[in-house]
Amino acid sequence: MRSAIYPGSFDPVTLGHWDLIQRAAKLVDRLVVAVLHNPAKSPAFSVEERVAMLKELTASLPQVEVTTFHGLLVDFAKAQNAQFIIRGVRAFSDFEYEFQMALMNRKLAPELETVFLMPKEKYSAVSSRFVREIGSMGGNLTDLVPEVLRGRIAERLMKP
Ligand code: COD
Repeated sequence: MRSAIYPGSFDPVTLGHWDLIQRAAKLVDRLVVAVLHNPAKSPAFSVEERVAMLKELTASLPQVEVTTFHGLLVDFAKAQNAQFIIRGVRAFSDFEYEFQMALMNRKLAPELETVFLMPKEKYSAVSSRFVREIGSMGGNLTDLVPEVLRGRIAERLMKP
């Protein structure tokens, strides 16, 4: 069975993430979307909120599971018997960070392969950071976050 982990902060999930989830789900038998649980950080959305939104979004994809992880990604991937780590690249600016992370993960676990996917061009400038900033100032989140979650995300960002 081909299994992959798509790890991230998903704070909150965007249309860029969703584009990647749908692409990755076509490549493997099992895709685990894994939300980093990092108590040292103060995210805009709690880990429970992020998991609930991702579960709702991916409910139509039976090969997708949503869960949390903490500690090293490679340890989590091994515990899940995954062979692949999915990451996204939007622009050259992502490349250096993603490249370094992939090489470091390969050093830690050579058997795990990082697979990079590109989103649709129209999502290449979409990021959780921009969604948080625009949403907290009452801006329009159309074309940035999945429609089914838009109201919830907008409301939450306006009333933290
Ligand atoms: N289009 C395409 N890809 C996108 C888009 C978009 N619009 N938006 C985001 N992505 C991609 C990102 O490039 C990334 O690959 C992925 O989706 C998730 O993005 P984020 O921003 O939600 O998540 P990150 O990048 O903050 O996640 C970082 C991790 C949690 C994966 C990382 O910190 C980690 O693995 N931590 C665990 C500790 C560990 O193992 N550290 C050692 C690492 S070498």
